Amino acid sequence: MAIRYELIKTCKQTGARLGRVHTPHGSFETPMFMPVGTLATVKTMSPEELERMGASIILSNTYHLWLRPGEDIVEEAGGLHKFMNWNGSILTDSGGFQVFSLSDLRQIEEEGVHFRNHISGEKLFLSPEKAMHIQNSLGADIMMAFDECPPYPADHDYMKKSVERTSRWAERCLEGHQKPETQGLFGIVQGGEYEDLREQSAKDLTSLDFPGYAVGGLSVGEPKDVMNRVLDFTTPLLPDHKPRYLMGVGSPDSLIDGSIRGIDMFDCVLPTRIARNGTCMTSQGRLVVRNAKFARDFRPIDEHCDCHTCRNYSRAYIRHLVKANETFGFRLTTYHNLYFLLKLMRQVREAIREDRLGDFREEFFEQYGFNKP
Ligand code: PRF
Ligand code: ZN
Repeated sequence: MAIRYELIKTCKQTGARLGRVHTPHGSFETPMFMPVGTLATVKTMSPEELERMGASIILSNTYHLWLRPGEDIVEEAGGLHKFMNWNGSILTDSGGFQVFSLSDLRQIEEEGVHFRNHISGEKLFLSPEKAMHIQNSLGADIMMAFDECPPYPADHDYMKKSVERTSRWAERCLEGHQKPETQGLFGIVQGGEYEDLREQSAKDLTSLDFPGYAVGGLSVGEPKDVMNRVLDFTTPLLPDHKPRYLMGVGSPDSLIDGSIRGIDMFDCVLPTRIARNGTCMTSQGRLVVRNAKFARDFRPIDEHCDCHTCRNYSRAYIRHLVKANETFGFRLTTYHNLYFLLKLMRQVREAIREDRLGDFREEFFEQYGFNKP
């Protein structure tokens, strides 16, 4: 078995889980945030910088690497770890979600999905078997099943058919997976906001015995309280002795609220994407460093942050770089945002260890200003 989950303890105040996931490229404590490196690079960051900020697992994308440079080239390089010089753990998403979010003109059939390449317009086809083949070539420690993530809102009738197809696809993924000894395959629970369909999906997938489970189909435009309610009834359906991954979620409040609902792993482009447009996450909320009021502000981005960016560079300097479109500015904001979320998860784990995640949530939300505009 490539993936092993160790439950260390649950928080008496909230029920959140402190755990450890073991992979062929080391282990990491959970709850954990995974920076996104879609094209075999976490945009603007070197692997050395990722290591220095405390990242232990990153996410990459089957869909993008299949289109370029092609999974055969990555395989020839010796796999994704060697290709990009990252020796920590890697998770690859299956391409299912990207097909649905990036391409138009898609056609879903039992066999798989027909769609057009979002760059060239070329006709393409992705199926459970193909997604497994590509992910086996990429060689990540964790691979994801090929699923359908319907848009929000989707009616119950459509969602039921989709969940059933995703379950059949999950079975085909397990059969197509060629390297279960070195790569762990996670199943993805779908079902939208419908409790009966989440139950059905979780039942189908847990009977297939994956080494880990993801909750998919959330953070697709639904209100936050809907996501929390879905998690409230979905995570209890998943086995205690396996990791649970909430896909595509990375706002600070959702990381805390997801942890409280028993989630162990998260990923999101949010910290890296907003960094490249000059927005920083701080303990006092978001800071838009382009803002004119920072022109002569020589304080760090976040006075409570001890990252490399905040220890060495000012808001005024970073504002200047970002406004001038200088690459270094985006590197500084990206480093800070990722450090901020990785540190937040460290704080969440410490709070679980000491049975005070509920108190930590209160303090954090107060500081972050979730009650302010
Ligand atoms: N499925 C897959 N990847 C995903 C999602 C999903 O539902 C989401 C949902 N937010 C993000 N990434 N395969
Ligand atoms: Zn910082």
